[in-house]
Amino acid sequence: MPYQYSSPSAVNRSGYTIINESETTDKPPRFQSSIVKYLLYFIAITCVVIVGSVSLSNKTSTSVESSSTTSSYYYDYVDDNIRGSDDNPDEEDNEDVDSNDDPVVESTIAFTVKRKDYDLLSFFSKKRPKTIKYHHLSAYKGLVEPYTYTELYLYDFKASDDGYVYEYEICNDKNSVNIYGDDILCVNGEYHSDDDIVAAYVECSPFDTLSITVYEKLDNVIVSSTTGTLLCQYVRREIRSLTDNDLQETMDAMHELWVTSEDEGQELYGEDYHSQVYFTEAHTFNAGQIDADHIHEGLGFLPQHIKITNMFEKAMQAVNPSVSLFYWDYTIETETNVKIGDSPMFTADTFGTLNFPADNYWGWTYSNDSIEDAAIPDGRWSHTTADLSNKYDLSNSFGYLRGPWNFNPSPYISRFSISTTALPSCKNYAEWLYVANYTEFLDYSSHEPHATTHGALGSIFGCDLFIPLLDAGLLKDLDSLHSTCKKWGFYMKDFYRSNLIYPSNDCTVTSLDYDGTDCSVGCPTDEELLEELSEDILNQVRKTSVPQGFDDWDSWRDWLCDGDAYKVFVGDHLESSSPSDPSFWPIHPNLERLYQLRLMAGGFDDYTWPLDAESVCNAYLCVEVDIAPNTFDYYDQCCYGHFENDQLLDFVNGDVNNGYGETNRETLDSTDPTSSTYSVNYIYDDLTFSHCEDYDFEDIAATLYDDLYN
Ligand SMILES: [Cu+2]
Repeated sequence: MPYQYSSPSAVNRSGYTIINESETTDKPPRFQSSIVKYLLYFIAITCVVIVGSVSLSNKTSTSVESSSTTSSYYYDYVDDNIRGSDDNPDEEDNEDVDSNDDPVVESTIAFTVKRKDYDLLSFFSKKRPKTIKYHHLSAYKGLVEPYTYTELYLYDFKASDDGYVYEYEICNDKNSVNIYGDDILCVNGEYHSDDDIVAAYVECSPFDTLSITVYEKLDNVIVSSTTGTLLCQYVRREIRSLTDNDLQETMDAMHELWVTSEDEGQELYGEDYHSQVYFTEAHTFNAGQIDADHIHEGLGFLPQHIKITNMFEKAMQAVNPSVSLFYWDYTIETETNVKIGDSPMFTADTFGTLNFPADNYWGWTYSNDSIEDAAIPDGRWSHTTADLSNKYDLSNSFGYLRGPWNFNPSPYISRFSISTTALPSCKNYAEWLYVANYTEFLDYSSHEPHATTHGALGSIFGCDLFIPLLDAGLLKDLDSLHSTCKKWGFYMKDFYRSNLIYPSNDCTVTSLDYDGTDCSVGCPTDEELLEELSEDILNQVRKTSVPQGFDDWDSWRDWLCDGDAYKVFVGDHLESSSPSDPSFWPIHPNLERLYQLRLMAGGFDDYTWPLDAESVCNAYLCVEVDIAPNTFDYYDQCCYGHFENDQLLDFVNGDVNNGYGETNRETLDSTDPTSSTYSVNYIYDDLTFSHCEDYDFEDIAATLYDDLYN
């Protein structure tokens, strides 16, 4: 089953009413008598202009076929749209339309629609992009966003000063009910000039089709009319593109997932509602298993994150059906030299401001900083606490739903943010766009275009605990100390996955400082395994970080098994519980956005998904978990989640032997913008990356397309 979108009836009505009281009151009045009204108009217009067939019904209202000539630019435009990918509107025609020439055909009204307070989507502009477009939209005059105000957009029009007014009526073709239980009929709006529009509030669900009729009136008499079909779909915008009001409404809807439990929310908002805990469990169950990471470090990364993100967005929409998940294009920060602490993502009104350590070079340390200061300091998520592990046998040593290798004792969602970490850049994205091999493209997504974003926010606590190792000659110099410390969280994960450390599960916390935690890392007792652990440390820490001639890996092992190693840990963004930090969610849509752009740019000449484990995930050799600790073995099939037809592990039932939801292939197909069966509930507003000074993404996309097809 490719995709389910929420139908209005799935939304709990009382829940919606409570949260969006203001919206229910400021809706424009509906013209329930519109049919009668337009019947009168119709009688009037037959005296004025020649019209084609007219049909009236109690649902679709007036449908007036214009008798215009088909050589009008606008019909060209529509035909062009339908033609598909290889042809585009003639640039010269576009120039014509921009000028103030008289309209070509008087009885044709050239129009589209747009969301109130937002720019017209480029996909419906006169000069729509050559390559960057969604094919499924070509059959429609415009796009309507669910439960928002829609305005008529006229490509050109006659002036209100001359007595002209445009009225329009939008009717939902699907005989459905809205969230209030009313039949969705028709709504009306008016267009006097581009700054004097009465917008229509449209209730629809993704993939509803709506018919629109536009009437041109001169001195209150209809002189012309035309009809078209609109598609209902959500639009994901960059956080900076939302109006203040919409941003706050979106944040409110998201925050609801943190404060309303699964059961309560399902009752209030319907079955698409899930609480934050549900999503953190989904991610942790898939990423925190001992055998391997089933959604990172392999080809499944991109589709698996699209799956989880889309479920999350639907839960937000169950709370408020007018919102969609915004994306964060962090390459804007990089391009404009904005530090992460100054990003609009991290303000008291969004995901909370970021705290930084006293010393950037050392990062967050026991001597300078407090673990508590890594909590979200303000805003909706102020001092949000970490989830406890209730559902699965999967927790860290302090009982939190965190990676078992990560000994973070903080009761709070922790950001050990570093202001100097470079976020992914336009260059990273441009280079990714050029990757021509499908497998490499999928693999690349998790690296340069993505990883440092989590790194900047999660980072690490406790690098000062490596100082005794430096003093004892276990590290070469300060730079080696820092490069080793930066990766310590990953090393711990690897030791854990190699079944060479056994985190205990009865650790205690009296205070969040150096002396306040009591815990231990269990290590093998078997000589052979201890030897194995030393070798593993060597492989991770590497000879380059230790003094020349160094081979005392047993001392390193002692520090790991009996020393302070466990007191060095990463923030939540950098481990399997990352979605518990709400700022996780707008990150991955930016990756999907570039994936869509790559497909618009012609896609790949070969979509074959490798069948061998070695080619689909890093951990193709992994530890067999069925056997007791202290003994281990390797087997070669722990890449589940990264093959073409893999699903998420069944986090709902906590069953690693079962899949949940769509396969990777189904997900990637559903978000293919060149396919007429595009079936995700949203499109992206803009895929041009126009802020990138040194890279013209439109141009790159067009060139890639030409290379493949011309
Ligand atoms: Cu993830």
